[in-house]
Amino acid sequence: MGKKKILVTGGAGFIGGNFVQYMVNKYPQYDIYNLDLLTYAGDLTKHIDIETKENYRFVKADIADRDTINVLFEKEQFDYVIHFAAESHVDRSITDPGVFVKTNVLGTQVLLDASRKINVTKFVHVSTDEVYGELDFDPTTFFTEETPINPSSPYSASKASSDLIVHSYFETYDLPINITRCSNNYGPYHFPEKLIPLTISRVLNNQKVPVYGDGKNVRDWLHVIDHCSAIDLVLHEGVKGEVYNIGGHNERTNLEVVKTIIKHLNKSENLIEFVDDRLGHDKRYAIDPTKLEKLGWIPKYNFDSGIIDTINWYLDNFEWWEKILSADYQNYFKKQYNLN
Ligand code: NAD
Ligand code: TDX
Repeated sequence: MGKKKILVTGGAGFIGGNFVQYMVNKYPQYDIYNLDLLTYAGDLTKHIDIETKENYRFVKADIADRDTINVLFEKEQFDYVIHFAAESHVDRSITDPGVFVKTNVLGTQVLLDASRKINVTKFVHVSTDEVYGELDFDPTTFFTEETPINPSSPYSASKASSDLIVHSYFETYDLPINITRCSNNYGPYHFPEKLIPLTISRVLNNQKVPVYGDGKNVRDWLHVIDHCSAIDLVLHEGVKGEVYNIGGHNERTNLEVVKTIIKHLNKSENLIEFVDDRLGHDKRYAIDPTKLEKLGWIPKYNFDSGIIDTINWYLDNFEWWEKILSADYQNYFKKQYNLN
C-alpha cells in the first residue's frame, strides 16, 4: 500500500495554509497536495518551512475548471479531499457576488463530481457558521447543527448553497462527506482585509480603524490551530454524512476586539472611526460545539491569550503582511472605505 494522498484545496490561504502546515508536520505518512488558484488571498511564501519537505506538493489550478480537476483526480487518485478553497470575504461579496457563486458553488460541485468518480474515502467540506444567519443578543442562544440555514450575505448564501450540494451527494450517491461549520478564525497569516489583522496592521501604522455601525455586533472567535485540530478529527473520526459545528465559546463585540488590540499595542482609542454599517450585517454568531466535543475535540486556546499571541506574531512577521498591503490592497481599501 502506498502513502495516503490528501488533497487540500485553498492551502495557500489563511486557514488552508495553517492546515497544510499542520498536516505536513503531523503526518509524514501522508502525501499532502495543496491545490490553489493563488487569487489575491493566496500566497505561498508562508510555506517556506515546508516547501522542500518530501510529503508536500503544490498544484496551481482553479477548482471550477472541470477538465483540469478531472485530469488531476484521475492521475493522483486522492484518498481524502479537504475543501477550503473559496472566496471568503463578506464585504467583497457585497460589491462583486458573481465570483462567489462561481468558486464557492460551481467549484465545490466540480470537486464533488471528481471525488465521486475516483471513490474518495472522505470529502470534508469546510463551511461556516454564517450559513445559519444571525442570532439576537440573548447570550443563551447558540447555533446547533439543527439550526435552519438562513444566510444573509452573498458570501454566506454561496457557502450555504455549497453545503446543500455536498449533502445531496451523500444522500444521492453515498459519497462519504462531512460538513464543518466553524465560527470566526484568528491567528497567523490572516489576510489583512479581515477585522483582526486589519486592526493590527492599521494601528501599528497609526491609521484609523473602521468599525461598522456601533461596533456592538458579536463574533465567536476561534484560534485557527483549534480549527485545524477539529478538521483533523472530523477527517478521521467524523460519521459520514454528518455536519459538525466548530467553536470555542469566545464571544466578543467588535469594539471589544478592536480595543484589546489598541491596548496591547499601547495606542490611543482615538484611532477608532465609526463608519457606515455593513449591508445586511449579521448581529451575532455563537456556536454550540457539543457534538464535536463528544467526538473528542478539545480546543487549546482561549481568546484572551490567543489574541496576544496573534498580535505578537504580526509584530514578528512584519515582512509577510507588509507586502500584502502594497498596490492591490490599497486600491481595494480606498474603494471599500472613505479613510486614508
Ligand atoms: P482565504 O480567503 O484566506 O483563502 C482562500 C484560498 O482559496 C486562497 O488561497 C485562494 O487563492 C484560494 N482560492 C480562491 N478561489 C479559488 C479557486 N477558484 N480555485 C482554487 N483556489 C481558490 O480564506 P480562509 O479565511 O482561509 O477560509 C478558508 C475556508 O474556510 C473558506 O471555505 C471559508 O468559507 C471557510 N471559513 C472561514 C472562516 C474564517 O474565519 N476565515 C471561518 C469559517 C469557515
Ligand atoms: O473594517 C471592518 N470593520 C468592522 O467593523 C471589517 C473588515 C469588519 N468589521 C466587522 C464586521 C463583522 O461584524 O467585524 C466583524 C468581523 O468581520 P470580518 O473580519 O469581515 O469577518 P466576518 O464577516 O465575521 O466573516 C469571517 O468569519 C466567518 C470570515 O471572513 C468568513 O470567511 C467566515 O465564514
